[in-house]
Amino acid sequence: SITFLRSEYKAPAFTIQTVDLDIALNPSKTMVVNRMMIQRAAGQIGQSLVLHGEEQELISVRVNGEIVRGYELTPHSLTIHNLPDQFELSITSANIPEKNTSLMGLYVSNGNFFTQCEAEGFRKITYFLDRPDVMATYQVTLRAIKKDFPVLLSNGNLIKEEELPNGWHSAVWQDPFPKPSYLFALVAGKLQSIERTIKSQSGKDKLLQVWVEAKDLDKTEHAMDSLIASIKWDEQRFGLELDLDRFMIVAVGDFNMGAMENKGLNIFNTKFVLANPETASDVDYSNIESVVAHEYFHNWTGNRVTCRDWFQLSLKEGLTVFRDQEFSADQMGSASGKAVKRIEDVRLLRQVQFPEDAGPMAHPIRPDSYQEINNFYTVTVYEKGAEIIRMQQTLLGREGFRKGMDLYFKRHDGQAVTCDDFVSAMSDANQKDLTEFKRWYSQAGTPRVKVEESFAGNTYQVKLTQSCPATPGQDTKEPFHIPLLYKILGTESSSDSSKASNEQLFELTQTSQTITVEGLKQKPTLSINRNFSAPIVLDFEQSESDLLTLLRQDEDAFNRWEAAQKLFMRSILNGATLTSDLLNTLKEILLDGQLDPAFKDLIFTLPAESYLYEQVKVIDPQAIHQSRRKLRHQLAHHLQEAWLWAYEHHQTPGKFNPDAMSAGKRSLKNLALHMLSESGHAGAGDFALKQYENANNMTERYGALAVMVNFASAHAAKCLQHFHQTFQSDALVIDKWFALQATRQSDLSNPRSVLKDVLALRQHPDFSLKNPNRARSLIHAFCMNNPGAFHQPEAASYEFWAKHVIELNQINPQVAARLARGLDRWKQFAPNYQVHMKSALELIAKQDNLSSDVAEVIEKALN
Ligand code: HT7
Ligand code: ZN
Repeated sequence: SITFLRSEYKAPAFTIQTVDLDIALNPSKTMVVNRMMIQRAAGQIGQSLVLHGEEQELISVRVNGEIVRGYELTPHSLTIHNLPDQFELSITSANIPEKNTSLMGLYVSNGNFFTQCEAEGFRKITYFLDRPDVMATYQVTLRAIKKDFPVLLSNGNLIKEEELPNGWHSAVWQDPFPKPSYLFALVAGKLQSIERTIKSQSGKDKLLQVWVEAKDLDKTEHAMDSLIASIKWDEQRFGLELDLDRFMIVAVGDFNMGAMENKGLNIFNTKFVLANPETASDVDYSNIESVVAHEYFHNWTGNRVTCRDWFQLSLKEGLTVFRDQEFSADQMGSASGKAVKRIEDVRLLRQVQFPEDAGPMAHPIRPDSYQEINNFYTVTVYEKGAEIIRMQQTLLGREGFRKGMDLYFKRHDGQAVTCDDFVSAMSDANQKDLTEFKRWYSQAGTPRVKVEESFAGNTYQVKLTQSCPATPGQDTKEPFHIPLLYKILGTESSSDSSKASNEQLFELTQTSQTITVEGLKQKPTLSINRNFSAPIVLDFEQSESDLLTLLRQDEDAFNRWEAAQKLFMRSILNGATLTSDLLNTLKEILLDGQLDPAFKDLIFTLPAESYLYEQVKVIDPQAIHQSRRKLRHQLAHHLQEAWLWAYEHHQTPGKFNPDAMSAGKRSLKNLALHMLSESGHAGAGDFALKQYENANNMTERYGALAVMVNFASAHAAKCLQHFHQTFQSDALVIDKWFALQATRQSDLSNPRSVLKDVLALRQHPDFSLKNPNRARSLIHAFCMNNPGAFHQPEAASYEFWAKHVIELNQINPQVAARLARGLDRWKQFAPNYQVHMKSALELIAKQDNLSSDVAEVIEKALN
């Protein structure tokens, strides 16, 4: 397979000014006429035009109206020679949407047409320079049989609709903004919408629509509210206004990712649009809010200013994740809510991105090479990318960051640019040298900072030493520019109290540097990397007593939470039992009526197994799993009364409200129910059944069902069946039904029981590998989100994994490649796991017809 290199970027030899598409939609054969005005770029004399194109039947090529026959056609390209400097190229081709199971390009889902063009899907619709630095204005004529496809949508503004002979009709859409092909979209079929008209900052009317199948119209309000909130937020925080008169969101049930920011016509996985209290959990509500915001924010960070090439993906994704994180934090409505959001974001980063950065697929946020670009829509590019943006804000301050954003848009609106251009705007707007900071863009791996404290003769010193493990292709690293927010607690006895009592920013730029504070009477407590100011691992052997001080007193909620996590981690990894000091502190926290319930819930959420794996040299997954369960049992048992109090005092009576406070109460209540069951409380079974039966929302219903299933309650089977029957016509809820069973905890006495259930569910009539959400709800959920059940020192579950990677490879390479990442860290596992993992990887590797997506992942894992 081919490896693409960032260093080999070449500007295109031709530019395309306008695209006029005429598309006659038919599931079994769609005809596309693509008329383009093309110009040779300066200095490109004699170059032939090489267009991308895949999986189409080429019907004709015309240059300035004249048929051309002397072209060269391969499965991936169309080359035309001897072209003038400026010409009209018209290409007619056909494709078969109903046969397209990859869900890239034009495809059919539940009888309707949808497109997905990012990153390289447009080339499956027509022949084109399918690269983000070729920007054109589009006019699109859609034609289809009216009774089957009454709604015809594309980017921009609707300028004409017409009735045609034989029951056909057409619609013409014009997008005034030049855009790269990856932002093209069309939707056609039986859909209905809710609409709102709002006034933007400058007083213009904007039409907002959410399009869904008729049966889902009652689940669109939250997405619409989220869209309006996002529009307002971007005006206020960044002065960015919606630039089109009309903005549409469309929901589709078959989709590879979360959503897509096509200009003016965002297409969403139903999972991130549809919600009502009965069918969607609080997590769903909050995900919808952030994904709607994310796609909307792309309109500026991604669409108006786009990427020069796909190596620059984090330019738009890291920045847009940062923006959606900031938006969601602001929507939480309180300081503790913001901290909760920050903790959730960091948990995700450490659970998923840290392992990626330590594994065979590790890459810088701006990769240097790829075989398949679809494999680089990663937590590194997205979530670590967002952290790199956040650090720039920390270094420059909020105002400085805003100045940098303003300059970025001033310089680059309408352009396709690089990560370097972004950092230059930040740097120039603030006269701050970010040369060394840019290593975050080029070096992979999670930096580690070792913290060594000393206290002698009234002087407190903190020595900070940074290092970064080798990653594929990068054996050694230059020091990173690491912004560390810190505060020194317990300086009341200081002779000069103003000295060290505020939060400060320390810029660690060398391998080793020291912070010195003088005039202290006793050793203080250090709170460092506050609010997780840098995405690093801190190697800091802080004493239990200092950690307890932080857990009790640090007003930085992140570090309060972090102190508990560290203590839990020590208990899990060293097998130490919890001290009574710690248990008492935890009990006080749980019973504290002033504390945000969502924060308490996070305090008691133990470090994820995947994060714990990163803390050891050799992973023994069953030892970690059991030790983690033992810790949870201790917390359940010792705090049983407090859990009972928590269960009884976090009701949310009345009409369902998805706001952060109510959601926090429900999550703590569900955790309490879990802990009561874990502790063996006699009433727990009844509580669960009653909660299940009386719930007026999905969070409580699902929480109760999960407890019944996880603790093998006598009611579990009956309630599972009831749940299935109640929601059988709602695909997203049936996904939950599968996922709940696939992620249930394993019976310690019967470790294979979950796999057995999963094998049975695999045969369930509602199961299908063709629908990505459904495949993920069972297969990915078991293989990637249930480590305690999945990792056994035997072949069975690894063979199950391999078999599904192979099967999915034929249907949908992207979904297969995600699953293929499941054994990334196999070399770290104990030998009795490794052997079986290796065989499973090799089984995949030896298949012929592996997609480039799966091949790259498996090859790198085995390498
Ligand atoms: N920019 C979008 C990426 C995306 C995508 C990429 C590859 C294959 C399918 C896809 N669907 C969406 C999503 C986003 O970051 O907003
Ligand atoms: Zn994005």
